[in-house]
Amino acid sequence: MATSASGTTHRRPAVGGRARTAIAALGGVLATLVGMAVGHLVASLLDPSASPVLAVGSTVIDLTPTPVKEWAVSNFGNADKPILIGSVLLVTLLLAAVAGIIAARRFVVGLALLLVLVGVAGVLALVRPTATIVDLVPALATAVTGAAALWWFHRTALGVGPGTTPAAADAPREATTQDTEGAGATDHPTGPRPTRRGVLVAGGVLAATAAAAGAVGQWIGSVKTRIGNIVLPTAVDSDPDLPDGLDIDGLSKFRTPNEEFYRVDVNLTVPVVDQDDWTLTIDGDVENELTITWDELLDMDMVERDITMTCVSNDVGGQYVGAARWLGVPLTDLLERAGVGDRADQLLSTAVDGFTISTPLDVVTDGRDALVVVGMNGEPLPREHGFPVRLVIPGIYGYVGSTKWLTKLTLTTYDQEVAYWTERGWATQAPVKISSRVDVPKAAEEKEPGTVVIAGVAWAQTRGIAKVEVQIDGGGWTEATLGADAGVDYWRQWYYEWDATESGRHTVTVRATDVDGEVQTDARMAPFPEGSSGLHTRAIQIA
Ligand SMILES: Nc1nc2c(c(=O)[nH]1)N[C@H]1C(S)=C(S)[C@@H](COP(=O)(O)O)O[C@H]1N2
Ligand SMILES: [Mo]
Repeated sequence: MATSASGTTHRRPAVGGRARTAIAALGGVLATLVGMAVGHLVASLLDPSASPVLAVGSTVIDLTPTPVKEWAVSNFGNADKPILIGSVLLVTLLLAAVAGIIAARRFVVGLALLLVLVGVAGVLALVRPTATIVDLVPALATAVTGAAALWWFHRTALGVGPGTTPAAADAPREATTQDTEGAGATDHPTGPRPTRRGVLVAGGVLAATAAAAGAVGQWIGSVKTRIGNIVLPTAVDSDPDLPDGLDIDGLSKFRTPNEEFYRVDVNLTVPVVDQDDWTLTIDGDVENELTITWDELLDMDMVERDITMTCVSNDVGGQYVGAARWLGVPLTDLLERAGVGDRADQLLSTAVDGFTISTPLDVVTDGRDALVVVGMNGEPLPREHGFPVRLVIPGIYGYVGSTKWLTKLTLTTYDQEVAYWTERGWATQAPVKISSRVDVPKAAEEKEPGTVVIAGVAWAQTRGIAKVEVQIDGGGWTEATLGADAGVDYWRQWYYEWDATESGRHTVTVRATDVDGEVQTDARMAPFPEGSSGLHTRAIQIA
């Protein structure tokens, strides 16, 4: 390729081959990273969820069809959010690379592509239910810095862009007389040859800027989201102190520490609510619509209850279950204040971000401990778990009762209102199914012959667990020993000492029976649309 048709050799190889394209792509990527990092930083000051990448990610979450969501949740578990953000980033950066390459040929066109990308993010930030016009600012910051960075990189590293000669920028063939770098005979538009130094300087500066802006944004975000000093009231009525749980290595702790409690929600950024700005409105079919503040809520009588919470997306043997002590006001006390009318059959709860959950009204009022919660395991609710106020309703899956970042309760009917997940095909009635799980031995763990401890947890909220049985290699069912009982809404630990004599691969299966005598079914069902069923089996390797 170094020889032209006339047979003369260029003084130097044509610029603009692979190296030039790669550098141009790098410029697009770096400029976009700088723009996004600055947008993130600006968003951390104004409204974290308006950060361009997150705005795109949130929209992807809402538009993703339910089966795909299900698949992601069951395959990625709690990593689903990082994976989603990663995918959005990857696609964005690929497009950014294309924009960079185009910009090296026709700067304005490449720049336009970059701005279209930012524009999409800006629009998505604006159409979220809680968005205000201020949420456009992070996208604007991204657009301005991204454009400036692209221009500067392409000028410094490639010698193209506005402010360089048209020859360099658009490189029509006839302009090559100005191009002393001798690229005139090449079949692609050219600018001056990129110098190693220019590329290094431009690349280094942009990468450092992106890293710094991103880090500062993260830091501001973490400082702003720290929960200040809050003194929670003492409960007027508490469950007895939690009995000691079984302490077996690898077995779920009897009480799940807040940091280890599973998290499931549609939010890419945790809503940040100041308790002093928070209010709870009760409206709809009520005698007196009312709005109460944080201080008014804290003045009400609180109770403390041990309740196990489960996500409907928890597959057999899954990790979306946790047990905690919750401090809150009985939901019925608040509903009594408002005076519920006789038309309502649904309690629609709304979160600060507009997310909705519908709960059958008869479930709320059947005497179970439905709570408007402010405390979790003796601390204010962590932001991830709904600070300042959430619902916890035992015996139904989280998506029909455990609204986090709660701000409104509406007494309505199923004819009138459809909540977020119901709209996506999930069941309206969703009692938690009797479930049990093997925690130890861990999957694929090898054990020595002799006594092998098999242990796990079982739950059947509102009914309680009466019995857990294990089955080895498809044989008969043997009763396991149950751990302490902390009430019908709480899970129970269990263990079984198996005398393993034969080496090789064995299987253990577990099933639970609730206090009413109902035995956990072995009929396998997927989580959609009303919760998984079937028995958990684990393979055990005996050496
Ligand atoms: N505002 C809000 N509340 C929500 C959700 C949500 O996406 N947004 N997800 C629900 C679901 S599906 C579950 S299982 C529980 C999980 O609560 P946790 O994250 O505290 O474990 O919260 C529920 N409350
Ligand atoms: Mo859930």
